[in-house]
Amino acid sequence: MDLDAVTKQSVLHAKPDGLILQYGTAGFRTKAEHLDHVMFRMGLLAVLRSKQTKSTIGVMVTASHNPEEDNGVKLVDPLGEMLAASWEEHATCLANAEEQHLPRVLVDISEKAAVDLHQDAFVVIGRDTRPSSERLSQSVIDGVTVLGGQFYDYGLLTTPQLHYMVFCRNSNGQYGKATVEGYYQKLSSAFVELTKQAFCRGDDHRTLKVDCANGIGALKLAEMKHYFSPGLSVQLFNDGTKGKLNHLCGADFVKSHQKPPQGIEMRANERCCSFDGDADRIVYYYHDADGQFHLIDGDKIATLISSFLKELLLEIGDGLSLGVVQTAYANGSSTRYLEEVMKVPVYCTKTGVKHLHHKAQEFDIGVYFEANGHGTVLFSKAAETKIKQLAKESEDEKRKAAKMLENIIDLFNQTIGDAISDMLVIEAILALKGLTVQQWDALYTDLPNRQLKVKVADRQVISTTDAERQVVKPPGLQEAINDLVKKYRLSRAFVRPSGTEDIVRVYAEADSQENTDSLAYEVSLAVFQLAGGIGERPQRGF
Ligand code: 16G
Ligand code: MG
Repeated sequence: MDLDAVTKQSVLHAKPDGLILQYGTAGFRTKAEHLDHVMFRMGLLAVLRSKQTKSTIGVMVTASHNPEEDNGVKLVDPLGEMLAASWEEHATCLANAEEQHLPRVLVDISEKAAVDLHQDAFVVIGRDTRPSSERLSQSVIDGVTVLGGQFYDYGLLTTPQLHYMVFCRNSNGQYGKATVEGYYQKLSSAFVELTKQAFCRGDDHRTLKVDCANGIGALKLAEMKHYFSPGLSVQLFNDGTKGKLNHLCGADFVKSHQKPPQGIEMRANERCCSFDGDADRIVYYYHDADGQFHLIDGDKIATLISSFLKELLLEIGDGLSLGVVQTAYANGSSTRYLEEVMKVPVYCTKTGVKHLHHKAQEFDIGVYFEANGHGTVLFSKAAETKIKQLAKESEDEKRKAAKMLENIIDLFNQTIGDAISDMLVIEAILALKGLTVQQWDALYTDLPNRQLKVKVADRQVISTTDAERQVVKPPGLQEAINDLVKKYRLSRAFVRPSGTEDIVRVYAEADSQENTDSLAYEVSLAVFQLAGGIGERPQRGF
């Protein structure tokens, strides 16, 4: 390591005094103007991680669904997964080191993590469409270069595309070709193959309206559209030509406001979906003939997908295990439906993709989705091998099911939730099953639910257990929540400190919207009183 060169370059990417940032569930995320030094330093860290793992590492510049003025950065590990937890700590140390301590912190990390400094390093970089992203990704490149790393800058990519590139490169192309073209081809040929039978029937499931949140998803879908089979035509809205990124549109807006985005023309019973700003989340929705809005969130997506997979697994009859992973935010009706009607085992983990991902890896086939639309399906190596074998060998019906599963493996991004890949899987299932969006929605009825935010002096005074469903600290808060929940039917409530904002989140559900709103308000008040609320007291009525 040429530490003198690092010091010299670092001055050009100076850290603002007193700024402390944390590598959280979504990497670093804050106002773009505070991130230049973080980008440079993540370039440095990516080189060390690459040397240590002897693999290609990814760096993605994006702030996902945050406002356009924000930005952020995440590192991608060799198999396309999120950065390992121990390196999140290194990332936080490095980002917060004062200028004069930077060389020492680099040496410390190298020693602690036993990095072989003679090893070559290779880093791939992607970015979203924010105005600040190009300049910030240049700062990442400066960091990579000053430590002697090689790099390839993919420029504009969705977050899942960058994860895909990293995995392709580290699997010697076995997972796919590490180009945008390769990504399009892999997904679309699986889609065309899977839907062959459905689309030759000539049904009417063909048009899908997509709200692209004025983000990167629009550019990539526009490039990819002509690869889809003639059976599916997608119409893009909020494609970035006029509106602002994530402003009054996108998956996060639709899910949290439970209303359609601006800038999309919806006709009754038409199927629509929204991506978020970096295209790793998707939610569906429609208006019924009475003009009522219906949201189909990550829970219902997981249900549709797992019921289809379960049917195929019964067909091949090979005892492969299927599990569904959710978080505490999953609607109670979805969990009940999966467990009681579909008889599928359901597990709950802490919020954040990496937690769900790890749990899903325990099954032959692990379906994971957050209610907010972030998710995918993972197939174990053993399951993949078995399915491929059956697709070649066994008798007719079995073979048909195995072939479908084979295409589904290729269609799902196995590295992380991917709005484009999830969308294609959903469209394929709806077409194959001949399901309308209303029939899909009618699988079960969501319990009314409400999410609120409470400001407290220090959100770390709250700690939780049991996948965030129970509070351990401060004393008395869980008892208070238990008493409040008892007052209502079909009720449930929990609180947790947000990992991305300086607030505590409150979630409540119950038998009616009125009861849900009362419960949410009462729990917010308990948090305010027992966990050091600041500012205005929570108010009843929304
Ligand atoms: C991040 C997570 C997302 C989670 C959200 C929760 C990833 C890639 N993203 O955006 O999965 O739902 O944080 O935010 O893990 P919160 O902690 O503010 O509720
Ligand atoms: Mg996102």
